[in-house]
Amino acid sequence: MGKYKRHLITAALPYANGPIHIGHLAGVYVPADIYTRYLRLRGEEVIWVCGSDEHGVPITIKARNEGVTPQAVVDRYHEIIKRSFAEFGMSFDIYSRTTSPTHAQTASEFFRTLYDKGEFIENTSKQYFDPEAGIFLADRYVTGTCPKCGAPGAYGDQCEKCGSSLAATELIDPKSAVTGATPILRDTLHWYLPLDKHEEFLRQWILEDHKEWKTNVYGQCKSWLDAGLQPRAVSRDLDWGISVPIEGAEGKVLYVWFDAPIGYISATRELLPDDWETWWKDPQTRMIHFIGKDNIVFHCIMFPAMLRAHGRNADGESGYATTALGDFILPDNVPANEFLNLEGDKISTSRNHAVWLNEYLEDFPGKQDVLRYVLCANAPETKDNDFTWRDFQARANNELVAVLGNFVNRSLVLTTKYYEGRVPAVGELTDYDRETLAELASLRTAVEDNIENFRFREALKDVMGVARLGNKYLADTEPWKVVKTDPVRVETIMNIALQITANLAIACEPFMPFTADKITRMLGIERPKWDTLGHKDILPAGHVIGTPELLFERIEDADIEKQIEKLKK
Ligand code: B3M
Ligand code: ZN
Repeated sequence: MGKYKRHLITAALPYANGPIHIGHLAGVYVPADIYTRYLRLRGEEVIWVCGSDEHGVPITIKARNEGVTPQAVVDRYHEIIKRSFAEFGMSFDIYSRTTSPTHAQTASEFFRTLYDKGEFIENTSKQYFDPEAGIFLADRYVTGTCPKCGAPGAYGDQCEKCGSSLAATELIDPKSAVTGATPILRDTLHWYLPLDKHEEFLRQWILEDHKEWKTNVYGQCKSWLDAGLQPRAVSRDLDWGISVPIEGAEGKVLYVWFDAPIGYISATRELLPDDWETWWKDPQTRMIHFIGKDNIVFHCIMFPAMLRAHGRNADGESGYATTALGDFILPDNVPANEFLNLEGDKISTSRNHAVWLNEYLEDFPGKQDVLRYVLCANAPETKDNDFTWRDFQARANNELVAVLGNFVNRSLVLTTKYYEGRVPAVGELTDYDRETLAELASLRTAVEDNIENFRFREALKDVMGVARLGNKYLADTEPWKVVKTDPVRVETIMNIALQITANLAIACEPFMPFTADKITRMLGIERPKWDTLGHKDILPAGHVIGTPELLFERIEDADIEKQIEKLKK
């Protein structure tokens, strides 16, 4: 694929402070999995790294509320998240975590390199300190009366009543959300990455050199850059995280958004201890970050600035990946998605307005691909989108059962019935046969073009188009009628139907891997190579297929009513 030798795929590291819900899956992991599976099928050299993001303030607050250690919190959720991902077929090459020793080492070294090169500025500021808990308070954990509208219970970063953004020090009658104590202002020293110094470079790199990025991503970057970049603190006063690796920095840890993206590097290092640098420093590596829209600034501005600062020479010139194994490469693309809403309302962990993957599987065992399908078909690729249980049911029944399942089942069952499962030979083709096969042949380029351009919804439509083509072909040629008058013709019809089915076994793999496996098994073959997609001779005549089973079951009204009720509670 172009000038690149290998692909390094990353997906946002989920916070280990709760399970995974459908919004995560639709926005980040389903697209990343489709893309990675596709590259593997194409025979590309690819790794996909991910892991749990286990630092940050919310984890410490959760631990405090539950009276357990932060480590206990992340241990619990790391396992739950990891299991959900595995159950949904996320094909990571490694799923690591940011509390791993390798990560502590990698992140510390990274910080230290930037520090030694003078890439940070130091600054002392006044910050609220909770005298009872003995900790500095993140803005979110100071509450008080809004200075703008007078509403009580405003947060130190925002008043939810009037929407104003605030500074914690502006709040009237501030209180610590941790203990309820009145916080006091204290001086604190922090290290800042001067993003402003990288602004010119970032403008050129994103706005000029990456005009092909998705418009939502490009647009967000442009507005950040146009507003002007400010120095950003990369340390925090907290007792949970990676210690700032310099003397005199006791009680200070790396800001979670400094260490988390380095987690991609650490995970690669754990996966390939001897070879990880090739994946991060050879300009022939193509790096792609899959993320949600709230992570754009960190992946397009902050992390690239960090990577560049790491590689930049003392004169401030050149920098990223100019020579083989020079320094860190930057992402080639950041295909961020917008948000998925649920039944017309924002997904919210605190209000428990969400569909959790672990709960979904309890209610719909074995139906991973149904959810993968619906989330991809309705993915928030260009704008926020809504997930509704009615739409879930409609897509499952009218598309998966009625189109894909129905076609595959008919072609397999008829083959079993007419030929005891033996693939009949193809005879003379009619014009209609030829048209159908020509349409099948165009499938591969369509799917490839859409996947390569991160248009997964369109790509999935192309795949379903094949099942529709097959259904229409059987409906038009009516083998069940013709078999009585012209059984030789039916051999050709069924051969073509089976070849279409074999194509579906290949084409479904990136999107619905469990279904692809099932079709492959029912056909009694090894999965055909991606290169044969669109071909009309995948199954040799005389091959005996396996036993047909239903691919999908109907989703009943009662099933989804139960889910809708659950959300109301
Ligand atoms: N954990 C935020 C999030 O899940 C954060 C992503 C880190 S990616 C390096 O939205
Ligand atoms: Zn207000």
